Amino acid sequence: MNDCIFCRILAGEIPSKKLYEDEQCLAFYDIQPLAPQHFLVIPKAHIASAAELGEEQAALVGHIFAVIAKLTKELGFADGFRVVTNCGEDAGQTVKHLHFHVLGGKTLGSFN
Ligand code: DGP
Repeated sequence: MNDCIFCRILAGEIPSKKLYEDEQCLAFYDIQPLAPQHFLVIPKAHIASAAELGEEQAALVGHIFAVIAKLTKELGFADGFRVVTNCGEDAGQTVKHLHFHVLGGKTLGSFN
């Protein structure tokens, strides 16, 4: 998986501004922020997208959302944030390693 940018971040081959790491996931700031607060949370396991998820990843996804709740509280924007995962090229997914965008720090407009 060394052609996967996020696997290379996990391996320490590409630098990132890390927020949190444990045995299951890594959180780091997005290189192209779309909001005053914009970080990504990725599983350490290479999963291409949300379309690959099954019941066997239920605990992992729950854990990632618990990490998101913890980090938004610590960073002071738990009162308003958005979690987005783009799945597939039609949805604008550019990195084929499951990732959850966490956006906040401003009033977020509606989207479609
Ligand atoms: P998506 O379009 O949903 O696949 O979003 C991929 C995001 O990943 C995009 O917002 C930019 C971010 N990104 C891509 N390469 C890097 C990188 O090398 N470092 C960091 N921190 N973020 C990256």
